[in-house]
Amino acid sequence: MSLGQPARLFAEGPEPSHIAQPGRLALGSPPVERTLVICKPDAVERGLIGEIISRLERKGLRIVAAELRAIDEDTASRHYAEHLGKSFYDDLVRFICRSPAMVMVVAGPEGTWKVVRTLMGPTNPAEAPPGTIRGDLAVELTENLIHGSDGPESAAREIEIFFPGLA
Ligand code: RTP
Ligand code: MG
Repeated sequence: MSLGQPARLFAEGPEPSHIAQPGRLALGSPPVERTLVICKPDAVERGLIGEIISRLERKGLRIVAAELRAIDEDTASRHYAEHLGKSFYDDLVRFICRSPAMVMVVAGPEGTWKVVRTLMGPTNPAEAPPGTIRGDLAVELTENLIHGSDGPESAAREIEIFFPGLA
C-alpha cells in the first residue's frame, strides 16, 4: 500500500478456525449476522479506536471489514436519512464529517446488532450506565463516540452504503 492510500481491511471467505473467538466457540455458532459500527470522529480524535474495538472483540464479535475514512456530506446524509428535518440533523452531519471515522462491519451470532447496542449504551452519554462505551468514555450527546445499526434492516442498508456487497 502506498502512502496516502486509505487503509481498508476485509476478511472475506470462510471464517478462519484458528482465530480465537471466545463467544463464538462457547456458543458453537458461526457468525451469521453483520452490523455496521462507526467509531465517530471524536473517538478517532481521542485515540479510542483500540479501546472500542477491544470491547467488541472481547465480547466475542469479529471485525470483518474496516476503513478509516473521511465521511463526506452526501454519504452522511444517506446514512442519517431517518433524521433529516430534526433539530439536531445539521449538527449531526457536520460532526460525522468533521474528521476521519473508523467504519466497520462487525459479525457475530443472531442479534449482533443488539449486542453492539448494549455495549454502546444509550444515545445520551450522560444517561449511559458505567460499563458501556458511552457511559464510561463520553459525556456529550453529539460526541457519543460510536454508531451501531439499530436493527437488521438498518444494518443491511448501512453496510450497503459503506461496504457495497458485504451486507
Ligand atoms: P447513532 O445512530 O449515532 O448510533 O445513535 P443512536 O442510534 O443512539 O441515536 P439516534 O436517535 O439514531 O441519533 C443519532 C445521533 O444524533 C444525535 N442526537 N442528538 N439533540 C438531540 O436530541 C439528539 N438526538 C440524537 C446523537 O449524536 C445520536 O447518536
Ligand atoms: Mg441511530
